[in-house]
Amino acid sequence: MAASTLNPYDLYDVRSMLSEEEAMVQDTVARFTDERVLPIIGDCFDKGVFPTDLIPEMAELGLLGSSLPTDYGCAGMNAVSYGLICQELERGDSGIRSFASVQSSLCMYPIYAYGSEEQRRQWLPQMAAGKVIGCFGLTEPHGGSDPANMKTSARRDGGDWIINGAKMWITNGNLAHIAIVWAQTEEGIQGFIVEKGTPGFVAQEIHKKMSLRASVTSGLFFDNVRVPDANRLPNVKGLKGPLGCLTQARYGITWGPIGAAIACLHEATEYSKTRVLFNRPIAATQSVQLKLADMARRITQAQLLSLQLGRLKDAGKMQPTQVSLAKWNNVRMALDIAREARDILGGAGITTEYCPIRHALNLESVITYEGTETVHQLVVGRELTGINAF
Ligand code: TGC
Ligand code: FAD
Repeated sequence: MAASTLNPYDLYDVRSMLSEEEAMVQDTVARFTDERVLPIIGDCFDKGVFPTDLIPEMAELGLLGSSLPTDYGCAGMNAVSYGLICQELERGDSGIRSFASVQSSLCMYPIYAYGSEEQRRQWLPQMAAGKVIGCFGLTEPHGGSDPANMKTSARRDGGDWIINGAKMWITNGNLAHIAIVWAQTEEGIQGFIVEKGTPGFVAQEIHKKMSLRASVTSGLFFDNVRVPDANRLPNVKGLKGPLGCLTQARYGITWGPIGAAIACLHEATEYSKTRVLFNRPIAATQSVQLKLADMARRITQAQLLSLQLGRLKDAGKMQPTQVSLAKWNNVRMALDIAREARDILGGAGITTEYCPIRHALNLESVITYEGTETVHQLVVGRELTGINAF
């Protein structure tokens, strides 16, 4: 049989559709993941710690706020490059990609898109350099899927605002120097930059997580927290503010799980070629080949979906419903593949010596955050029928 020229992890040669610059970004981040993330990440997951040492290196590579303009110390890359960054980081671990998503799409983006020029100049260069870390507080303890029912409030008091309430499940919460906090005001939902150490503001880390263990997740609590009006994001009011940030982050999340799925397919393929049972490697059985082929089929679909989504985004034509469809499809794809890969590894698959169980556990968060699978299905259903079924 002639040797195949196909790349098993890119059967439709999506790579050939990338520009030279996009391919270079992918290679650079892939190298970072291979050399800096993969050797340590299993241990970080076991211990439940986020590897903060990697932050300056990610900043050095331009991975923080990568799509924002160079005027603010950012790399000014396009949307496809941002997607590839997410894919390669999540091939390492969803926690590393989460860190970059939150910093870039949920904290730097709103400061850029909704902030004053002073706020942009004050925060963006330091955030791109990894010297200031952000977190994004939208979800509240009583239910994250319905952020319109927000209880955290901000009321004017002279030239200041007084914030009261609580946010739950906040990535980077205890790492962050600033929190982008969304609160109800008399004029609708508004965003505030709340600095660590402001009296009445407390971040409390959430423990006992079985998912995203190499990521910091926290509750944020606000007890009469006073912030000046200069810390309010002046250029947006209403739910479209936070939802606009989510569209940016969800776009990146359509790419990230492709990386996790590729890591799982790779592990399952290699294992199945060396695991000999009933006198042949299990890779020589039809049922294992069928499973591997199905993984490759679903990865290929996801790669094509995200690339086209990225091209639409770069053309300024991407719609939130398209993001919902891809977030739903690609996270579901990766979660199913991680579980199937775990099964192919048998008992060995239950240990973090191999990546599938770590990815599967992480993807249980990814399928929930940034809009649950049901939320995205209902967004697509609403697009088709014109009926809001939430
Ligand atoms: P609706 O009331 O119709 O719309 C309100 C306003 O928002 C606009 N809009 C959007 N804008 C940008 N992007 C979107 N995706 C948007 N969706 C809606 C809309 O046009 C309207 O504007 P205006 O000018 O008319 O006021 O809102 P809806 O009915 O569409 O929303 C319902 C629903 C359920 C889809 C929404 O509430 C939702 O997405 N819920 C899920 C909440 C969620 O995803 N939370 C995520 C929290 S952050 C997080 O999980 C970070 S994890 C990060 C990590 O670690 O990687
Ligand atoms: P709920 O909204 O209570 O949903 C519970 C169940 O009800 C789900 O299965 C949901 O699909 C279902 N459901 C909801 N509405 C309907 C409906 N109309 N019809 C049928 N079923 C429905 N949030 C932030 O703001 N910032 C962060 O940085 C952040 N990071 C996170 C990190 C992790 C590790 C996790 C796990 C979460 C994070 N989140 C963050 C929160 C995340 O966005 C929420 O968990 C998510 O939006 C769901 O909210 P909930 O957990 O309150 O579930």
